Amino acid sequence: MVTTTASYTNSRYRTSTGSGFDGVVRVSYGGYYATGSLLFDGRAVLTAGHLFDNTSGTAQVFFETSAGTQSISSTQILRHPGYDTNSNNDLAIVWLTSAPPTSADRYDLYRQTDEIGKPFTLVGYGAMGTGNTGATSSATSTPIKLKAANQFDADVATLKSNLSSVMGWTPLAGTQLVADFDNGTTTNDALGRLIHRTDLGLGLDEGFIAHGDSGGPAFLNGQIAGVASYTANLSLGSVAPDIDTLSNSSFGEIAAWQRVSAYQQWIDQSLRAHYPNAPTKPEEVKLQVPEGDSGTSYAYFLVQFSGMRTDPNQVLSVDYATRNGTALAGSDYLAVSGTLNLYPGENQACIAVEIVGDTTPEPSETFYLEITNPVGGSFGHSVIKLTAMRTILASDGWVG
Ligand SMILES: [Ca+2]
Ligand SMILES: [Ca+2]
Ligand SMILES: [Ca+2]
Repeated sequence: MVTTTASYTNSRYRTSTGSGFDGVVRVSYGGYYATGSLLFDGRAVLTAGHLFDNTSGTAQVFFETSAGTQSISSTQILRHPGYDTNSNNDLAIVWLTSAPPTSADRYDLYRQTDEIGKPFTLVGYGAMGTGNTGATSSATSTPIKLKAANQFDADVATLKSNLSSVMGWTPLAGTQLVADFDNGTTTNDALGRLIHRTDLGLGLDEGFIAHGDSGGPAFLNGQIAGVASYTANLSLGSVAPDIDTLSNSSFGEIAAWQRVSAYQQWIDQSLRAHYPNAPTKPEEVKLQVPEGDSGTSYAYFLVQFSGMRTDPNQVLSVDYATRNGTALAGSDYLAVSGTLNLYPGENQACIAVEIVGDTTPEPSETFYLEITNPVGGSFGHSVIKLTAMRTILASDGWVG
Protein backbone atom coordinates (compact mmCIF):
# COMPACT_ATOMS: atom_id res chain seq x y z
CA MET A 1 0.00 0.00 0.00
CA VAL A 2 0.24 3.38 0.48
CA THR A 3 2.92 5.96 0.74
CA THR A 4 3.86 6.54 4.34
CA THR A 5 5.60 9.24 6.30
CA ALA A 6 8.48 7.00 7.37
CA SER A 7 9.76 3.90 5.52
CA TYR A 8 7.20 1.18 4.95
CA THR A 9 9.46 -1.16 6.92
CA ASN A 10 8.46 0.67 10.11
CA SER A 11 6.36 -1.79 12.11
CA ARG A 12 3.69 0.84 12.73
CA TYR A 13 2.48 0.33 9.14
CA ARG A 14 2.25 -3.46 9.28
CA THR A 15 -1.03 -5.35 9.25
CA SER A 16 -0.29 -8.64 10.99
CA THR A 17 -2.93 -11.35 10.63
CA GLY A 18 -5.51 -11.34 13.36
CA SER A 19 -5.36 -7.57 13.88
CA GLY A 20 -8.67 -6.76 12.22
CA PHE A 21 -7.49 -6.27 8.65
CA ASP A 22 -7.79 -9.84 7.35
CA GLY A 23 -10.86 -8.89 5.33
CA VAL A 24 -8.88 -6.37 3.28
CA VAL A 25 -8.12 -8.16 0.03
CA ARG A 26 -6.16 -7.74 -3.14
CA VAL A 27 -8.30 -7.67 -6.27
CA SER A 28 -6.98 -8.33 -9.77
CA TYR A 29 -8.87 -7.78 -12.98
CA GLY A 30 -7.68 -7.51 -16.56
CA GLY A 31 -4.04 -7.20 -15.54
CA TYR A 32 -4.72 -4.43 -13.01
CA TYR A 33 -4.51 -4.62 -9.25
CA ALA A 34 -6.55 -2.92 -6.61
CA THR A 35 -7.70 -3.41 -3.03
CA GLY A 36 -11.09 -4.27 -1.59
CA SER A 37 -12.90 -5.14 1.65
CA LEU A 38 -15.04 -8.16 2.48
CA LEU A 39 -18.53 -6.96 3.34
CA PHE A 40 -20.70 -8.03 6.25
CA ASP A 41 -22.55 -10.63 4.18
CA GLY A 42 -19.34 -12.67 3.87
CA ARG A 43 -19.82 -13.16 0.12
CA ALA A 44 -19.10 -9.84 -1.54
CA VAL A 45 -16.15 -7.47 -1.74
CA LEU A 46 -16.50 -3.70 -1.99
CA THR A 47 -13.95 -2.03 -4.26
CA ALA A 48 -13.58 0.79 -6.79
CA GLY A 49 -15.59 0.96 -9.98
CA HIS A 50 -12.77 2.29 -12.15
CA LEU A 51 -10.95 -1.05 -11.99
CA PHE A 52 -13.55 -2.50 -14.33
CA ASP A 53 -13.76 -1.46 -17.97
CA ASN A 54 -16.81 -3.67 -18.18
CA THR A 55 -18.26 -6.24 -15.84
CA SER A 56 -18.25 -9.33 -18.04
CA GLY A 57 -14.81 -10.57 -17.03
CA THR A 58 -13.69 -12.41 -13.93
CA ALA A 59 -11.84 -10.86 -11.03
CA GLN A 60 -9.54 -12.73 -8.67
CA VAL A 61 -9.72 -11.91 -4.98
CA PHE A 62 -6.80 -12.80 -2.71
CA PHE A 63 -7.25 -13.38 1.00
CA GLU A 64 -4.27 -13.39 3.36
CA THR A 65 -5.29 -14.63 6.77
CA SER A 66 -4.03 -16.93 9.51
CA ALA A 67 -5.30 -19.74 7.26
CA GLY A 68 -2.74 -18.76 4.59
CA THR A 69 -3.28 -17.20 1.19
CA GLN A 70 -6.38 -18.10 -0.76
CA SER A 71 -7.55 -16.90 -4.17
CA ILE A 72 -11.24 -16.89 -5.02
CA SER A 73 -12.75 -16.00 -8.41
CA SER A 74 -15.65 -13.65 -8.83
CA THR A 75 -19.03 -14.93 -9.88
CA GLN A 76 -20.45 -11.48 -10.60
CA ILE A 77 -19.22 -7.90 -10.72
CA LEU A 78 -21.60 -4.99 -10.25
CA ARG A 79 -20.21 -1.56 -11.01
CA HIS A 80 -22.32 1.28 -9.68
CA PRO A 81 -24.68 2.22 -12.53
CA GLY A 82 -23.87 5.90 -12.04
CA TYR A 83 -20.10 5.48 -12.41
CA ASP A 84 -18.60 8.10 -14.71
CA THR A 85 -15.20 9.34 -15.76
CA ASN A 86 -15.47 12.23 -13.29
CA SER A 87 -14.89 9.51 -10.66
CA ASN A 88 -18.45 9.82 -9.50
CA ASN A 89 -20.01 6.70 -7.96
CA ASP A 90 -16.63 4.98 -8.23
CA LEU A 91 -17.74 1.77 -6.54
CA ALA A 92 -18.15 -1.87 -7.45
CA ILE A 93 -19.27 -4.99 -5.64
CA VAL A 94 -17.61 -8.29 -6.49
CA TRP A 95 -19.36 -11.51 -5.44
CA LEU A 96 -17.25 -14.59 -4.75
CA THR A 97 -17.77 -18.08 -6.15
CA SER A 98 -17.24 -19.65 -2.75
CA ALA A 99 -17.16 -18.69 0.89
CA PRO A 100 -13.96 -16.92 1.96
CA PRO A 101 -12.02 -18.22 4.95
CA THR A 102 -13.84 -17.76 8.25
CA SER A 103 -10.65 -16.11 9.52
CA ALA A 104 -11.22 -13.17 7.14
CA ASP A 105 -12.83 -10.20 8.86
CA ARG A 106 -16.24 -9.12 7.59
CA TYR A 107 -16.94 -5.37 7.75
CA ASP A 108 -20.07 -3.37 8.29
CA LEU A 109 -20.57 0.06 6.76
CA TYR A 110 -20.00 3.32 8.62
CA ARG A 111 -23.52 4.71 8.45
CA GLN A 112 -23.31 8.09 10.20
CA THR A 113 -22.54 11.28 8.26
CA ASP A 114 -20.14 12.80 10.82
CA GLU A 115 -16.95 11.62 9.09
CA ILE A 116 -15.38 15.05 8.52
CA GLY A 117 -12.74 15.91 11.10
CA LYS A 118 -12.31 12.29 12.15
CA PRO A 119 -9.03 10.36 11.84
CA PHE A 120 -9.33 7.10 9.93
CA THR A 121 -7.22 4.07 9.09
CA LEU A 122 -6.42 3.34 5.46
CA VAL A 123 -5.30 -0.10 4.33
CA GLY A 124 -4.14 -1.29 0.96
CA TYR A 125 -1.87 -3.35 -1.28
CA GLY A 126 -0.75 -0.46 -3.47
CA ALA A 127 2.61 1.00 -4.36
CA MET A 128 4.94 2.00 -1.54
CA GLY A 129 7.15 4.96 -0.92
CA THR A 130 7.42 7.86 1.49
CA GLY A 131 5.81 11.25 1.55
CA ASN A 132 9.10 12.80 0.47
CA THR A 133 9.69 10.47 -2.49
CA GLY A 134 6.14 9.66 -3.51
CA ALA A 135 5.30 6.12 -4.63
CA THR A 136 8.46 4.41 -5.81
CA SER A 137 7.39 0.78 -6.18
CA SER A 138 4.93 -0.59 -8.71
CA ALA A 139 1.57 -1.86 -7.55
CA THR A 140 2.24 -5.31 -8.96
CA SER A 141 5.61 -6.12 -7.41
CA THR A 142 5.70 -7.86 -4.03
CA PRO A 143 2.40 -6.60 -2.67
CA ILE A 144 2.41 -5.85 1.02
CA LYS A 145 -0.72 -4.91 2.91
CA LEU A 146 0.06 -1.78 4.89
CA LYS A 147 -1.95 0.57 7.03
CA ALA A 148 -1.61 4.21 7.93
CA ALA A 149 -3.82 7.02 9.16
CA ASN A 150 -5.19 10.29 7.89
CA GLN A 151 -8.13 12.57 8.60
CA PHE A 152 -11.18 13.41 6.52
CA ASP A 153 -10.91 17.17 6.02
CA ALA A 154 -13.94 17.96 3.88
CA ASP A 155 -16.59 16.78 1.49
CA VAL A 156 -15.50 17.09 -2.12
CA ALA A 157 -18.10 19.79 -2.73
CA THR A 158 -16.12 22.15 -0.51
CA LEU A 159 -13.05 21.52 -2.63
CA LYS A 160 -14.99 22.11 -5.83
CA SER A 161 -16.54 25.34 -4.63
CA ASN A 162 -13.08 26.72 -3.79
CA LEU A 163 -11.18 25.31 -6.75
CA SER A 164 -13.64 25.13 -9.60
CA SER A 165 -11.21 27.01 -11.83
CA VAL A 166 -8.45 24.42 -11.45
CA MET A 167 -10.40 21.25 -10.74
CA GLY A 168 -10.96 19.59 -14.08
CA TRP A 169 -13.66 17.25 -12.84
CA THR A 170 -17.12 17.70 -11.41
CA PRO A 171 -17.84 15.58 -8.36
CA LEU A 172 -21.29 15.05 -6.92
CA ALA A 173 -21.72 16.90 -3.64
CA GLY A 174 -21.90 14.69 -0.58
CA THR A 175 -20.44 11.59 -2.21
CA GLN A 176 -16.68 11.87 -1.68
CA LEU A 177 -14.49 12.64 1.31
CA VAL A 178 -11.11 14.28 0.81
CA ALA A 179 -7.91 14.18 2.85
CA ASP A 180 -4.41 15.49 2.27
CA PHE A 181 -0.95 14.03 2.88
CA ASP A 182 0.62 16.10 5.64
CA ASN A 183 4.19 16.29 6.84
CA GLY A 184 3.50 18.64 9.73
CA THR A 185 4.33 21.84 7.85
CA THR A 186 1.95 24.56 6.77
CA THR A 187 3.79 24.74 3.43
CA ASN A 188 2.63 21.27 2.41
CA ASP A 189 -0.77 21.35 4.16
CA ALA A 190 -2.73 21.02 0.94
CA LEU A 191 -6.26 21.41 2.25
CA GLY A 192 -5.17 23.98 4.80
CA ARG A 193 -3.82 26.16 2.04
CA LEU A 194 -6.38 25.38 -0.67
CA ILE A 195 -9.64 25.42 1.32
CA HIS A 196 -8.62 26.62 4.79
CA ARG A 197 -9.11 23.24 6.47
CA THR A 198 -5.92 23.51 8.46
CA ASP A 199 -4.60 20.26 9.91
CA LEU A 200 -0.96 19.31 9.93
CA GLY A 201 -1.44 15.56 10.06
CA LEU A 202 -0.88 12.65 12.37
CA GLY A 203 2.90 12.58 12.51
CA LEU A 204 4.54 9.28 11.65
CA ASP A 205 1.14 7.59 11.37
CA GLU A 206 0.09 9.81 8.45
CA GLY A 207 -0.18 7.95 5.15
CA PHE A 208 -1.71 8.21 1.72
CA ILE A 209 -3.07 6.08 -1.10
CA ALA A 210 -1.09 5.21 -4.22
CA HIS A 211 -1.53 3.04 -7.32
CA GLY A 212 -3.04 -0.29 -6.29
CA ASP A 213 -4.78 1.10 -3.22
CA SER A 214 -7.85 1.97 -5.27
CA GLY A 215 -10.91 0.35 -3.78
CA GLY A 216 -9.25 -0.02 -0.39
CA PRO A 217 -11.05 0.87 2.80
CA ALA A 218 -10.89 3.91 5.03
CA PHE A 219 -12.01 2.58 8.40
CA LEU A 220 -13.79 4.50 11.13
CA ASN A 221 -14.49 2.41 14.24
CA GLY A 222 -13.59 -0.71 12.26
CA GLN A 223 -16.33 0.01 9.72
CA ILE A 224 -15.87 0.98 6.07
CA ALA A 225 -16.36 4.74 5.79
CA GLY A 226 -14.56 5.34 2.51
CA VAL A 227 -13.43 3.54 -0.64
CA ALA A 228 -10.14 4.84 -2.08
CA SER A 229 -10.81 6.47 -5.42
CA TYR A 230 -8.14 8.90 -6.69
CA THR A 231 -5.35 11.32 -5.84
CA ALA A 232 -4.53 14.75 -7.26
CA ASN A 233 -1.87 17.39 -6.92
CA LEU A 234 -3.66 20.70 -7.00
CA SER A 235 -2.42 24.25 -7.03
CA LEU A 236 -4.26 27.53 -7.15
CA GLY A 237 -2.24 30.43 -8.46
CA SER A 238 0.84 30.74 -6.29
CA VAL A 239 -0.56 28.26 -3.75
CA ALA A 240 1.24 25.02 -4.66
CA PRO A 241 1.38 22.67 -1.66
CA ASP A 242 2.70 19.55 -3.46
CA ILE A 243 6.25 18.90 -2.30
CA ASP A 244 7.49 17.99 -5.78
CA THR A 245 4.83 19.03 -8.34
CA LEU A 246 4.55 15.41 -9.56
CA SER A 247 1.32 13.43 -9.24
CA ASN A 248 2.95 10.64 -7.26
CA SER A 249 1.20 10.35 -3.86
CA SER A 250 3.71 12.60 -2.09
CA PHE A 251 3.29 15.11 0.73
CA GLY A 252 1.09 18.02 -0.31
CA GLU A 253 -1.37 16.06 -2.47
CA ILE A 254 -5.04 15.38 -1.89
CA ALA A 255 -6.98 12.14 -2.20
CA ALA A 256 -10.65 11.25 -2.39
CA TRP A 257 -12.59 8.36 -0.96
CA GLN A 258 -16.10 7.47 -2.07
CA ARG A 259 -18.30 8.28 0.90
CA VAL A 260 -19.86 4.98 1.95
CA SER A 261 -22.55 6.58 4.12
CA ALA A 262 -23.97 8.10 0.93
CA TYR A 263 -24.07 4.69 -0.74
CA GLN A 264 -25.38 2.45 2.01
CA GLN A 265 -28.76 1.94 0.36
CA TRP A 266 -27.17 0.78 -2.89
CA ILE A 267 -24.77 -1.53 -1.08
CA ASP A 268 -27.36 -2.98 1.33
CA GLN A 269 -29.96 -3.60 -1.35
CA SER A 270 -27.42 -5.08 -3.77
CA LEU A 271 -26.30 -7.57 -1.13
CA ARG A 272 -29.83 -8.49 -0.09
CA ALA A 273 -30.78 -9.13 -3.71
CA HIS A 274 -28.07 -11.81 -3.82
CA TYR A 275 -29.06 -13.77 -0.71
CA PRO A 276 -29.82 -17.28 -1.96
CA ASN A 277 -33.20 -18.74 -1.01
CA ALA A 278 -33.89 -15.92 1.40
CA PRO A 279 -37.33 -16.00 3.03
CA THR A 280 -39.81 -13.39 1.84
CA LYS A 281 -42.49 -14.11 4.44
CA PRO A 282 -42.46 -15.41 8.01
CA GLU A 283 -43.67 -18.90 7.14
CA GLU A 284 -40.64 -19.36 4.90
CA VAL A 285 -38.16 -18.68 7.68
CA LYS A 286 -36.24 -21.82 8.62
CA LEU A 287 -35.66 -22.07 12.35
CA GLN A 288 -33.34 -25.01 11.88
CA VAL A 289 -30.46 -24.86 9.46
CA PRO A 290 -28.09 -27.66 8.43
CA GLU A 291 -24.48 -27.17 9.37
CA GLY A 292 -22.95 -28.30 6.09
CA ASP A 293 -19.54 -29.91 5.65
CA SER A 294 -17.42 -26.97 4.52
CA GLY A 295 -17.44 -23.25 3.90
CA THR A 296 -20.34 -21.31 5.34
CA SER A 297 -24.05 -21.14 4.62
CA TYR A 298 -26.69 -18.70 5.75
CA ALA A 299 -29.22 -18.73 8.52
CA TYR A 300 -31.73 -15.95 7.91
CA PHE A 301 -33.65 -13.70 10.24
CA LEU A 302 -36.53 -11.78 8.69
CA VAL A 303 -37.18 -8.35 10.18
CA GLN A 304 -40.58 -6.85 9.40
CA PHE A 305 -42.14 -3.46 10.06
CA SER A 306 -45.92 -3.54 10.25
CA GLY A 307 -46.68 0.08 11.10
CA MET A 308 -47.07 3.19 8.98
CA ARG A 309 -44.22 5.57 8.27
CA THR A 310 -44.88 9.14 9.34
CA ASP A 311 -42.97 10.17 6.21
CA PRO A 312 -42.85 7.81 3.20
CA ASN A 313 -39.20 8.72 2.64
CA GLN A 314 -38.23 7.82 6.18
CA VAL A 315 -35.48 5.23 6.68
CA LEU A 316 -36.35 2.89 9.54
CA SER A 317 -33.66 1.00 11.38
CA VAL A 318 -32.91 -1.50 14.11
CA ASP A 319 -29.64 -2.62 15.62
CA TYR A 320 -28.84 -6.31 15.75
CA ALA A 321 -26.25 -8.61 17.24
CA THR A 322 -25.78 -12.35 17.51
CA ARG A 323 -25.36 -14.02 20.90
CA ASN A 324 -24.05 -17.45 21.78
CA GLY A 325 -26.32 -20.19 22.98
CA THR A 326 -24.78 -23.62 22.90
CA ALA A 327 -23.36 -22.66 19.49
CA LEU A 328 -20.20 -20.57 19.70
CA ALA A 329 -19.29 -17.58 17.55
CA GLY A 330 -16.20 -18.24 15.48
CA SER A 331 -16.45 -22.02 15.39
CA ASP A 332 -20.15 -22.73 14.83
CA TYR A 333 -21.34 -19.46 13.32
CA LEU A 334 -19.81 -16.05 12.58
CA ALA A 335 -20.89 -13.27 14.90
CA VAL A 336 -22.52 -10.25 13.29
CA SER A 337 -23.68 -6.97 14.70
CA GLY A 338 -24.77 -3.80 12.99
CA THR A 339 -27.68 -1.70 11.86
CA LEU A 340 -30.39 -2.89 9.49
CA ASN A 341 -32.06 -0.13 7.50
CA LEU A 342 -35.47 -0.40 5.90
CA TYR A 343 -35.38 2.08 3.04
CA PRO A 344 -38.38 3.89 1.56
CA GLY A 345 -40.72 1.33 0.05
CA GLU A 346 -39.34 -1.51 2.18
CA ASN A 347 -41.19 -3.05 5.10
CA GLN A 348 -38.95 -6.04 5.63
CA ALA A 349 -35.42 -7.29 5.09
CA CYS A 350 -33.28 -10.28 5.96
CA ILE A 351 -30.28 -10.45 8.23
CA ALA A 352 -27.96 -13.27 7.13
CA VAL A 353 -25.70 -15.07 9.60
CA GLU A 354 -22.99 -17.40 8.32
CA ILE A 355 -23.08 -20.94 9.68
CA VAL A 356 -19.68 -22.63 9.72
CA GLY A 357 -19.66 -26.05 8.09
CA ASP A 358 -17.28 -28.83 9.03
CA THR A 359 -17.25 -32.61 9.26
CA THR A 360 -16.61 -32.78 13.00
CA PRO A 361 -19.46 -34.66 14.68
CA GLU A 362 -21.36 -32.30 16.97
CA PRO A 363 -24.74 -32.16 18.62
CA SER A 364 -27.34 -29.68 17.38
CA GLU A 365 -26.63 -26.25 18.81
CA THR A 366 -28.41 -22.95 19.11
CA PHE A 367 -27.58 -19.25 18.88
CA TYR A 368 -29.59 -16.05 19.08
CA LEU A 369 -30.12 -12.79 17.27
CA GLU A 370 -31.10 -9.82 19.40
CA ILE A 371 -32.76 -6.78 17.87
CA THR A 372 -32.77 -3.47 19.70
CA ASN A 373 -33.03 0.29 19.25
CA PRO A 374 -35.87 0.64 16.73
CA VAL A 375 -35.73 3.99 14.94
CA GLY A 376 -38.94 5.15 13.27
CA GLY A 377 -41.19 2.67 15.04
CA SER A 378 -41.36 0.74 18.27
CA PHE A 379 -41.61 -2.90 19.26
CA GLY A 380 -44.68 -1.98 21.26
CA HIS A 381 -45.83 -2.79 24.80
CA SER A 382 -42.59 -1.48 26.33
CA VAL A 383 -40.59 -4.23 24.65
CA ILE A 384 -36.99 -3.09 24.26
CA LYS A 385 -35.46 -6.18 22.74
CA LEU A 386 -36.56 -8.90 20.36
CA THR A 387 -34.76 -12.23 20.44
CA ALA A 388 -34.92 -15.02 17.89
CA MET A 389 -33.20 -18.38 18.04
CA ARG A 390 -31.80 -20.63 15.34
CA THR A 391 -30.70 -24.21 15.66
CA ILE A 392 -27.74 -25.53 13.73
CA LEU A 393 -28.64 -29.13 12.98
CA ALA A 394 -26.28 -31.93 13.85
CA SER A 395 -24.36 -33.41 10.98
CA ASP A 396 -25.25 -37.01 10.16
CA GLY A 397 -22.20 -38.53 11.76
CA TRP A 398 -22.91 -37.47 15.31
CA VAL A 399 -23.88 -40.12 17.79
CA GLY A 400 -24.71 -39.16 21.32
CA1 LIG B 1 -3.92 14.86 6.30
CA1 LIG C 1 -3.68 18.92 6.16
CA1 LIG D 1 3.61 15.04 -5.71
